[in-house]
Amino acid sequence: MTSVTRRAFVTGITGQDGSYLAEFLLSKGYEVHGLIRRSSSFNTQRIESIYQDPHLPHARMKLHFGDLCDSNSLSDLMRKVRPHEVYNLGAQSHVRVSFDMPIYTADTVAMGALRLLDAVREFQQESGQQVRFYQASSSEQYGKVMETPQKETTPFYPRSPYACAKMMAHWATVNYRESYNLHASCGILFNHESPRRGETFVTRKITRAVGRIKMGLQDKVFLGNLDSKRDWGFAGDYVKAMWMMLQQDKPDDYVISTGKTYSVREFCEMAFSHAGLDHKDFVAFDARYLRPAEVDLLLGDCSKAKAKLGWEPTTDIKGLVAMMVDHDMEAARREKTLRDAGHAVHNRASHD
Ligand code: NAP
Ligand code: F7E
Repeated sequence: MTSVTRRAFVTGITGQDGSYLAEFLLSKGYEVHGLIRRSSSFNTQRIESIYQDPHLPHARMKLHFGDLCDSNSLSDLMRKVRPHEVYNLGAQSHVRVSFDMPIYTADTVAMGALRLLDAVREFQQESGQQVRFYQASSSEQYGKVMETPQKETTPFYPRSPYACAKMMAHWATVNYRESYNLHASCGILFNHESPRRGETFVTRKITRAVGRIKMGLQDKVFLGNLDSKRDWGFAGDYVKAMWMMLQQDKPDDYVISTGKTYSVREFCEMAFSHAGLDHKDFVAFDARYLRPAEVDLLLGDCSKAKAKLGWEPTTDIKGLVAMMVDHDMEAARREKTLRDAGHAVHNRASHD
């Protein structure tokens, strides 16, 4: 008997989580279909290493143009790809930026999830093929926290347009599960980071600055609130939890976290000291990075995921900091070599 190749459809495949998830699914034998946005410059750097020419007969990774703001592209792709699993990771995911672009954030995050859910519902109904759906919910939904640590039963209290939009996406997913017998699960993921983290999120901003300061490419790093606390894990661990949720007989919602929390200031201390530097010499304040409303403390309790999925984080904060700083030191070293080579060429040219 030949087994059917499982097909996964991933929105946000060019992002941090999408790239780790695509690698993980390929390693499990899936055919992976990713939604990408048309861009005037390349937006596929994070998936370059796993990109396969779609013309190759055995290519198991395929990219499709589309957008969460465009229902037609989503419905068409459901019919074309006929996925067994759909992972909705696409989003305008920056909390600070969501205050500048609340409507666009709601369109991609809230309406985008609803558009995709509806395309999945329609495809499942028409084809009779069951589709399992994962929604990227967020610890930001806990916002001004109602209890600590936060678990699946903790009431939400969003503090940004991003978190409000994630609330709608979360409840729309629950509603489609209850209304249409959709195998739809929400992963309430606490902050997770990696060397692939976007460069304007605080951890990566710090670790990049450490590398560049160490190499003499930058003098300081300007940050906002150093007192907020986050439960930071490793993205590579977290994408496995997404997949595990869709392998369960019944859909459900799960907190994914490490159960440890640290302030932004503590993250700075750890990252600079990993490079033999004192953060106090290099961190400066800039009010532009403050938010109109802040989330002061996040700390997750992932006992349900441990008990039901058998999921556990493998990377602690020390390991995460070391991984990110080491990566960014190497990147800064390369940047410096290129810059010095450029200067050498320039100086030679101006002497000729
Ligand atoms: P990310 O690196 O910012 O990636 C976001 C992805 O969404 C990118 O691939 C981006 O495409 C895509 N995207 C943005 N707008 C889109 C649109 N209108 N249509 C289609 N795709 C669009 O985010 P991440 O850190 O990987 O997070 C993945 C998901 O988990 C997001 O939904 C995020 O909100 C959520 N989440 C993240 C965390 C975390 O700590 N990382 C925690 C909880 C939940 P481009 O590359 O073209 O910009
Ligand atoms: O901020 C403070 C900032 O932008 C963390 C997204 O993936 O995780 C992420 O959202 C903290 C905040 O992440 C700067 O005020 C200080 O208190 O790295 P962040 P976030 O807002 O927690 C959640 C779970 C998601 O779902 C989101 O998609 O750091 N902070 N100074 C700063 N933050 C930034 N970005 N830049 C600063 O200069």
